[in-house]
Amino acid sequence: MIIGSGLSGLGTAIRLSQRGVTDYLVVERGADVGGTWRDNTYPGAGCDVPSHLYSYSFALNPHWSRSFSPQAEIEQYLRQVADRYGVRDKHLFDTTMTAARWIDADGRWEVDTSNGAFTADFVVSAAGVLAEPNVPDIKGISSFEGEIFHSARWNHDASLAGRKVAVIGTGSSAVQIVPSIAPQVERLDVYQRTATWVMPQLNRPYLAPERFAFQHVPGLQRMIRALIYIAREAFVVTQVKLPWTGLLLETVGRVKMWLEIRDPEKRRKVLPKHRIGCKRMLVSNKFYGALDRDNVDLVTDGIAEVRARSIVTEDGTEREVDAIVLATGFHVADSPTFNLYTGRDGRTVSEAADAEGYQMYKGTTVANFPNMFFMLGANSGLNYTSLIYIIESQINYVVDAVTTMRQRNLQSFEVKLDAQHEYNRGLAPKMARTVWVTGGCTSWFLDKHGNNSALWPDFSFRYRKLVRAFDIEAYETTAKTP
Ligand code: N01
Repeated sequence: MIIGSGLSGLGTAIRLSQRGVTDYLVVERGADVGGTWRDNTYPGAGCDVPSHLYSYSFALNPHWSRSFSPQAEIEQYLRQVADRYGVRDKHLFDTTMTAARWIDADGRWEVDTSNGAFTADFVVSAAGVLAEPNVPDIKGISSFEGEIFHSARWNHDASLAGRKVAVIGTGSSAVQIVPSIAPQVERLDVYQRTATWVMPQLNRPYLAPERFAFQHVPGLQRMIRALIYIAREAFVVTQVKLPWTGLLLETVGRVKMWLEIRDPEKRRKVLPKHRIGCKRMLVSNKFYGALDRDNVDLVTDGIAEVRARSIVTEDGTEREVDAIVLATGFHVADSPTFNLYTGRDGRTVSEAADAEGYQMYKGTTVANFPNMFFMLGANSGLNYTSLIYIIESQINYVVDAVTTMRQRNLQSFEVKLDAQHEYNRGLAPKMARTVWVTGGCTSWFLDKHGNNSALWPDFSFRYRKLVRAFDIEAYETTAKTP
């Protein structure tokens, strides 16, 4: 059973089918495939990873309209992929997984859903990393009488034109939202808790001859994809290997501020206090220009309280507002999904993570949770290139594991605790020198213990090598009973 049909779940379904494993079911709470690209429909939503790299390797798309794709095109691409590979009838849409328990005596999972209960030999949790909106617990927020919604649950019925609007947060979502709505609203207050570095983007429409060439010149798209991949890996040097080289990028960021913001006060406020890359770098050619508009205020005082029609900051200023957009990110290491899986010893993923930290083996399996894979699990995320590269690497591992288990007539596998600990001990020194932990910031990469349990601290091709094949010797296995 696969839980979720975003990029990870859909890709796993397709690859399983291609390897002849067809007795699977995908449970998806939404009405269609697409995951984060189906849910994030806010104005300006798009991908800040270049289009040619942001697709499955087995389903390149020569029809991208721009060098960086807008959300609607990626969503449409995923729907077309689901149709082309004929996996839609393997899905149960509008079905929420509500609990899953490992039944040791049977060597299987019992999975409860809003559409009935199932048993499964293997569970693939592909529920998404950026799937559960973080709605901040600000005093009085529930008493707000205007429109209020999270960036990932955009209310398209709410008209913001000519209204007083507040955007809380200045992460990757906010930098896309703010320039898109600033020209139409009467006033926009952008509440920034932490300033983050913003980099320029070479985003342009593809010309018809280029699209023709992507479609008809053999190997052209693959070559461009490979070049983008290599260029993006250079960020590993600035973030992981030699963080001081990030100073060059910071110079670019400073010049950009000077060129795009006239107001010296706003320029001062947007200057980050951490090293570049510590938080995910923002990419936008329009964000600073939007902040510089006369109808936009950048508020850096902390929010003390939300009232029925206003927001009050800690300096006592009250700003009237008709609508609030919460661009406040997601629950990652503390995802509520982790309360739903109960492992062999009766503890949920959250309870095990509370006790031992949020750790996995090779970012995808974890002791006490037999026959289970977490897509984009602990320390397998990336923040500089296409996550699809990691997703496809993990899919290879999952498919190899399932087919190996069947070939050897095995019922269950569980990673050995020693193997899991040794693996994580190996990550620790690499992580210790990254800018994510030394750069002087907090971010969603860090769990509540302050450990970076989100990102992979090395070149992405090293991760791919690590999960190329299912290493059964790292697992305890049991045979199928006749
Ligand atoms: O969320 P975020 P996001 N009071 O967590 C602030 C991906 N993505 O939705 O920095 C006030 O980055 C918080 O402040 P601080 C991408 O991986 C990709 O923007 O914690 N402010 C921050 O400014 C990205 O990293 C694309 O101090 C509060 C903001 O809210 C991830 O999604 C596009 C607050 C949250 O920023 C998440 O991005 C969009 C509070 N109580 C997103 N709580 C692509 O282009 C939080 N904040 C591929």
